[in-house]
Amino acid sequence: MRSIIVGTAGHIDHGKSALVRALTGRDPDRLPEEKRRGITIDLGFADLQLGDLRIGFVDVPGHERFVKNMLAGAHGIDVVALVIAADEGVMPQTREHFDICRLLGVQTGLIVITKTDVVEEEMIALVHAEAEELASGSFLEGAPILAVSAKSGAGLDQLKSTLQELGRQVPTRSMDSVTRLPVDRAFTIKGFGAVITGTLVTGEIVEGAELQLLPSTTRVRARGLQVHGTIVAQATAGQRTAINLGGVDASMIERGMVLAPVARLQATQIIDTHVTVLKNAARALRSRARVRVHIHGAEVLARVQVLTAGAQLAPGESGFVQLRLESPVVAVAGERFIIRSYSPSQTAAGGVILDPFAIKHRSRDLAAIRQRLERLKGANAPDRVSIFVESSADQGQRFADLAARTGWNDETLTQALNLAKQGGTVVDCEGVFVSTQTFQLLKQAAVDEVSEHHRKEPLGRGAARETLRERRFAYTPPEVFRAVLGALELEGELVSDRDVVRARTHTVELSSDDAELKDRLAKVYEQAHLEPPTLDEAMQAAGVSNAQRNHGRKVLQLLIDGRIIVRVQGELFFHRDALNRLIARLKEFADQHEPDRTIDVAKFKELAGVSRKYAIPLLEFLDRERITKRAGDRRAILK
Ligand SMILES: Nc1nc2c(ncn2[C@@H]2O[C@H](COP(=O)(O)OP(=O)(O)OP(=O)(O)O)[C@@H](O)[C@H]2O)c(=O)[nH]1
Ligand SMILES: [Mg+2]
Repeated sequence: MRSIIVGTAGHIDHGKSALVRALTGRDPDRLPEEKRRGITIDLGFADLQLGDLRIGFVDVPGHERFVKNMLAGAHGIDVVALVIAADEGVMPQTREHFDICRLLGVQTGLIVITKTDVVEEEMIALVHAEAEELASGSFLEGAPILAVSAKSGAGLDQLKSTLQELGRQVPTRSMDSVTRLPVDRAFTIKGFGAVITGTLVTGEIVEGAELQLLPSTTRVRARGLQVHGTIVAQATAGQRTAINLGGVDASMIERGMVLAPVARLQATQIIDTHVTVLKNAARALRSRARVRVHIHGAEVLARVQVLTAGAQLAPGESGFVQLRLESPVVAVAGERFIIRSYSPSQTAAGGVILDPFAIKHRSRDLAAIRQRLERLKGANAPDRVSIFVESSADQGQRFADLAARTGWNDETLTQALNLAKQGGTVVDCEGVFVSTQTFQLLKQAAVDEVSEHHRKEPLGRGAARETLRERRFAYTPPEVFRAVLGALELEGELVSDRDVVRARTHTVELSSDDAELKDRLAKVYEQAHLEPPTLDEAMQAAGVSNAQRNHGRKVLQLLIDGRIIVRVQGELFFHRDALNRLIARLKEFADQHEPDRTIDVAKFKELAGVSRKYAIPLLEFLDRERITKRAGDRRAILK
């Protein structure tokens, strides 16, 4: 069975609600005030089964003061039934509602001429011609135009079969996106608690599901579901859905909120869009104008920044516009919206969101910004992902960022990312995505920083990894930093050695003076055996003057890097050979003292031939090196 949503549209009093009632047997006007005044104020709902087609009607008010409610209803419909009364013909809200449907991208519809029982045949023909003219050049061009009477029932059977036919033409909803249900009503049912209704725009909701009520952070549970008044275990995209929510009070919920998976979508306040201004708009859309933006059921005030050269869009023109919203709304790329003037509220323009998480633009960057938006406008899924990744520069985009921007489900996003990776535009850095171009720049930055370091410190092993990160990657996610170094190692550019990064080609070339100094320092330590001098004494013994102390320390570092001199504690260094001889002697001692294999400090001093001053640091060093292991006040000598 297929479900589609049919929305009414048209001028006040033209018979929209009467038509829905004549078709479904149910009066969509439910509020006492609506009954009393004989007009529709808020959205009304009714449904109809036609063969294997289930139609959910959304009946909207025609009164110009309630266009806001009409907008909430028109969002998410599959088919519009544009209603024109035979005795009045096309009127202002006929045009405004029709414009809204066009701007919202409604693709399918029909025109219904009502109240045919109160006029002569020629009048119907006249209105028919008017309707054709209105539809010309739009999605309704060539659409069925039917003449009916809700009162006499004339033409209703034909209307039903036409709706069935249109139901077959409506494309199935895309399965690309995560669950989104903009709330259009919230109320309390005694004994049940909060209930909301809305059109499930994308995805699905199963009974028991945990969801988030955006833009708040409130988590709710779908305790029970109804579709067209029937209890169901699961609702799918395109269905009118009522949900009994646990975890929230109905008074906290308002129209415009969106039910979505927990922590998947995010509210936003700056969006980049492509906007079309209506031909019959009262004035141009100008930068700095304050407007009303309607996205699904939400209405927010916003400031306009027109991104085209003239900073304005005249009636009938289209162009890129940034909207800075005064309060947060949930929005994803590709979503449609309507712009109404602030005062008087009149529908002025509409558009589609290109980047829901935009940044403020400087006017001197506008040419580049327009170019980017032009690319986004025509982009397929992998291109769209690539462009988002590209503009995030060395910050990169995580899967979660892209999920919030696009609203896509895991499958769609993963596929788009894979295609982008295969296409060579995007690099995956442990789950943070950066553009190939950014990745190259970061690699170059790392190479530059390391060679700069080698130039300044020719005797050094290389740049400290942490310094490199702080200097060139301070604002880059650690995943990207690691991936950049990893790639450079793989390509043989850089070598990471513990916490130091050097160029593969880096070798320390010593002057003959330094080479001699290096030998002298080594000899000082070698001759000291296990009772080495302090650093000062060593430098003095090797003939390093106080002024050259820093340089001498660097040469000593070369001996340490080369594992000839070993740092045992602080500034206490030993020659490797002396340590090796000590270790050999210890092992020998242990072998002679099987199975005990332990030694105390006094015996160790004797064996090593050193005073306590050296014995304790040496024993602690041997413990660290796992040659010995502390056991009370003795040491076990390990095998
Ligand atoms: N004679 C006749 N009267 C009709 C017909 N359809 C509607 N009406 C009457 O026209 C008046 C307005 O009808 P509604 O259905 O409330 O009009 P609407 O378009 O829903 O009006 P709003 O929702 O306020 O925009 C009511 O008094 C209806 O009884 C029809 O086909 N023939
Ligand atoms: Mg009505």
